[in-house]
Amino acid sequence: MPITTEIFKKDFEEKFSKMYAKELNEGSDLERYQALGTLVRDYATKDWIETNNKYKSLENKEVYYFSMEFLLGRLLGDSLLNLGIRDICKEGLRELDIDLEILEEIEQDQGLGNGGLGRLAACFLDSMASLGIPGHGCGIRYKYGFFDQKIIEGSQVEVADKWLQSKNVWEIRKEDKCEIVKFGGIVTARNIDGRLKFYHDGYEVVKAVPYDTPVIGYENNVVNTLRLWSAESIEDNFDFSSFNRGEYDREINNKSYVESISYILYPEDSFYEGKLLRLKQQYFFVSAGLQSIIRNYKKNGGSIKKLHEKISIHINDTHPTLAIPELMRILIDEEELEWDEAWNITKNTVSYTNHTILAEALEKWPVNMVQELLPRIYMIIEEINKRYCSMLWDKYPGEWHKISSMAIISDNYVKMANLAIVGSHSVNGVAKLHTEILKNKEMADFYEFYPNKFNNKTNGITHRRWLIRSNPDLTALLKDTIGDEFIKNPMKLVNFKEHLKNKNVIESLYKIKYKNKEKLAKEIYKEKGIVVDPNSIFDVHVKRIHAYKRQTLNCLRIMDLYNRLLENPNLDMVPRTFIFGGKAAPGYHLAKNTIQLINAIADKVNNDPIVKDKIKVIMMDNYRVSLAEKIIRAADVSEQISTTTKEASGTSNMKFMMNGAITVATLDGANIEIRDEVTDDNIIIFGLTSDEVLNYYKTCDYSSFDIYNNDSRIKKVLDNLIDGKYSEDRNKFRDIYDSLLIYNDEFFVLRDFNDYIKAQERVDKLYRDKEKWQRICGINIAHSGIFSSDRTIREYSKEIWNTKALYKSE
Ligand code: 26Q
Repeated sequence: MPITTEIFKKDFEEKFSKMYAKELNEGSDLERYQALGTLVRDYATKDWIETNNKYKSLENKEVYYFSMEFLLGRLLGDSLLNLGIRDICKEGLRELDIDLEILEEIEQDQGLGNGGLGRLAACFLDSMASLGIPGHGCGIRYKYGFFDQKIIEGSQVEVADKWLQSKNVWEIRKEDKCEIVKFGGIVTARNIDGRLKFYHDGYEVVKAVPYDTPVIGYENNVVNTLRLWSAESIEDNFDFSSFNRGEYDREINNKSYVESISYILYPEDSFYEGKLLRLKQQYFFVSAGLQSIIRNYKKNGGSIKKLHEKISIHINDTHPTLAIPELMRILIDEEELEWDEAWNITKNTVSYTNHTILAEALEKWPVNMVQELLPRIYMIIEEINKRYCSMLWDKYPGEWHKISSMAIISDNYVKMANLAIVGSHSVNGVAKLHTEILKNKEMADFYEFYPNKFNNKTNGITHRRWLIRSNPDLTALLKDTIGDEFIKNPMKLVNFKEHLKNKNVIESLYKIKYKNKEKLAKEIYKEKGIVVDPNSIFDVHVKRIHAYKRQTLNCLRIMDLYNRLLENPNLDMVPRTFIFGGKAAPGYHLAKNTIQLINAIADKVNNDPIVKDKIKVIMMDNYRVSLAEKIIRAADVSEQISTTTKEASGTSNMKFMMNGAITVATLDGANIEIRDEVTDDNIIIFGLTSDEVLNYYKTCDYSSFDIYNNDSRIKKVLDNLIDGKYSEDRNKFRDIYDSLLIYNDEFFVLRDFNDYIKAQERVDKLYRDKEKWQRICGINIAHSGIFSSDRTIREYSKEIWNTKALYKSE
């Protein structure tokens, strides 16, 4: 029965009184949010069960997206949208004197991810469900998500993200679907009737408990599942005798030791450290996930020899690569298949996406660590490596250097990317340039050996969250002009182009942006106590803080602009508000120092009466999905200024363009494809090309010191880092200064500086022509459809997974 306002009101009141045994008006907003969330989840359960029933027939191949991170953000708004009941609920609540938006704001972000890779996983789940593709997520239910960032006296302070402190209404604990994961112990091989069998003894047992969250498709009755695993100790293991002897600590410690596996999300996103706990986490969820998939598959009558025809396992970067040896273990030790058959099934089941070329992010685990923690898995990796190296030897006899660099085990390390390439049938990069660099540089030897495995899948974002839900006014304008076809088929957004001749549409675009900027200005005032003017250009740089993303380049140009304003307070310029947001990895000194620099500049500039109406600098605390939604829709300028070749794709670049911001960008990652879509007239490109960067690496003839000495403007801003202008402590920004000068500016900040300034001058000039500016914004919106993750997921589905939608869609 379709839900009406009346039915909703009745359901909601009932749900509330059942949950809290009191009247609605006696409850808190948190309680009302939780009752609403629970009700909305209930509304999805019938479809959830029915979708699962369809999958039981095994008619449809299913894909499992294995990821250490799922950065979902809030779920209430998107669930209401996808169920098609947002307006009804809003109206029903209004009649009960409750504001839906207030309840939506109560929800804590589900922040189980670091950044791009985790958010991509979340966008993919939404697209799979919305396209009716049988696709599920598999990951870890971290007790503490990505830390909350507080800015205290200009510095980042990390605070635990206790997101489970108030109940998570979206998840269901599935006690009956637990799995056992084994660590440590010893493995012995015995010959049983001519077959080598492996016995694993003396291991430690961890109970993996799944928590399922429904992933609701857009108005299509499909509900897929995100299954996150939590580590618990087995109660039977609880040694009551020691407890009775008063040895509480030992037992409790053992319990928390086991449970610590799913305690924390590692907050590093680009720097690898061989931490044992991280390896445990990886094996823990991969093993639990695979066991439950295969158990379920067999229960539904699936034949193990046809596993690869019915199931795809996709690994999100190398973090879940142990899926390869774990699947081999299950097929050989438990299902008793022969090696070759097991290998064939495994390779054809698994596919792998690479998200970075930064060498320091590549995972490799010390051999003895893997051997001790996962003895049987190590044996399997060794055997994979032995067979593979003998193939390499056949093809490249005598080429020791090549073979050792391609080997899975070498220099006493297990190299996860190498294992992922060898043990999968597909390896993809996340934007054209990135894939080309993988093929021709980073993974060139592998590309030569396996040319058919490599392919590109340019990233995307779900337009349901990043446009329809987060920018309702722009969505309304689009519906008024081009109808609502773009919701199901975002490529239809191109139809918006022809409306850009209409002055009223241009005016509406302007007003919508202005309103979004006003809302953000309010938020900034609330959070930071700083007044910003919505008439100024909102120039936004939000993403993880990292040297390669070059927040420092942005800082230096603001410092330069400030210098010019001090020289000439009447400088003719459109006022600008520079908005930053992003977290630094807790151990990444330079990134934390960059946050201090941004805050120091903000402090100086915002309090200087000479320039205060011209420029403002804001560092928003605790950048996260829900804040991103508010910032991105209010942006005029999108800063995508990474050192060319370093940003694999970027995805916020797509979110900004879809919300009508103009991109200032290097020709890096997906910026290139955005440029190709909108043409050079509608994006502002600057900086070194990839060939130029690669050439510098080859010739080693870059000298930041020469630039510094020959350019007085650059010299001045760099000197400002250490001359007391931004801190009485002249050494405060010394490390940034040194990275740019003494360590020869690894990311070519100085090389791109002048070109960047020119790019920003173009922005200033362009913004004065309000009509032209808005038309360009409109063109960006019109061309953003291709960056919907629906397009990306269709490509994965067709070219990698070979999955079919449950129904036909356009
Ligand atoms: C690995 C080992 C140990 C600890 C941490 C890690 C780790 C964790 C997260 C390494 C990397 C990540 C995340 C990487 C990431 O987010 N990459 C981004 O992926 C996006 C989606 O494809 C791209 O758009 C970005 O360009 C890329 O930086």
